[in-house]
This record gives sequence, structure tokens and C-alpha cells, in this order.
Amino acid sequence: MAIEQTLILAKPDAVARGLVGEIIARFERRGYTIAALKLMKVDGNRARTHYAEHAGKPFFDGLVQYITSAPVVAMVIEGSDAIEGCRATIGATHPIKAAPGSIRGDYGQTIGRNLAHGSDSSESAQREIPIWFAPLEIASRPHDQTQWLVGT
Ligand code: IDP
Ligand code: MG
Repeated sequence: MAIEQTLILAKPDAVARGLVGEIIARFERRGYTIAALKLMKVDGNRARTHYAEHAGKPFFDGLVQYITSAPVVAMVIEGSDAIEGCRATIGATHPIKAAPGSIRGDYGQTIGRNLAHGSDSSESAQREIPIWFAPLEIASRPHDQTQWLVGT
């Protein structure tokens, strides 16, 4: 078990459909905390840097077009094994394969409009978070499990 930070995006379809609160609530209800959060437009440079691993694939240009087409909500979510846990909360890449109860399984139809992004590994999280947030925009909080038991 390790306290991790992961980069989460509520993609343009999620923002346009008014599902940002629903998505954030799912992470919070699992016990993860918000370490950073902002609504923002995405330019082509940031989009191509973020999705660099997919450069050259048939869907790359469409993916960049989509992510730059309308605002996203970017966040850093923090908690115990948060990278894998948030990926599970988001669900499989194709919404058809995503389990009911996951974000994509509950709200998505197509792979091209699958609502949310989550870093897929520790290396990805460390690469992605600085693409979206400056250090001073990130406010880590204690994750002592007893905070919910003893109060302050
Ligand atoms: P992930 O978001 O579950 O990590 P990746 O394989 O990293 O999935 O792909 C990044 C994003 O690119 C996906 O979330 C999806 O929006 C888009 N994408 C991936 N594969 C395809 C495809 O075959 N067609 C269209 N879009 C795709
Ligand atoms: Mg990915």
C-alpha cells in the first residue's frame, strides 16, 4: 500500500454532459481526496504531449481534436494505491467492456467518448501531472486513516 497521486481528466464529453460532479463524487466516495482541480481549455501542444504514447496511431488526430474541442476538468486525485484504484473506478477503455458501476460502464457508449482519463502507472502519473499542474497548484493532504475515527 502506498499513497499515490494520479492525473484524472473529466474529458470534454463529461463536462458538456454535466457529469463532472458525478465523476468527482465517485472518487471522493471511495475515500480518495482532491489534491488539485481546475476547469480549463486544452491547446494542441498540451494535448499532444499528454497523449504522446499514441502519436502515429489512426485515432491520434481525432483524439487531439476531441480533447481540444471544449473544456476539460483536470484533477490530481490522491490516496492509497490511487493509480490502480482510479483506473478501476473509471473502467475499461471501451465503455462496452467497462463494468457496470464504473464511470465508463455507467455513462459511456463509444471508445472515442469515454468520459474520463486516469494515469495507467506510476511512471505515467509522474509524467502527466506536471503537464497539467504547477507544483503550487497541488495541495496534498494527510491520509492518516484515523482522521475519520478521531476527528480533530
Ligand atoms: P485509456 O484512456 O483507458 O488509458 P488508451 O489506450 O490510453 O486508453 O487510449 C487513450 C484514449 O484514446 C482512450 O481513452 C480513448 O478516448 C482513445 N482511444 C483509444 N483507442 C481508440 C480507438 O481505437 N479509437 C478511438 N479512440 C481511441
Ligand atoms: Mg491511457
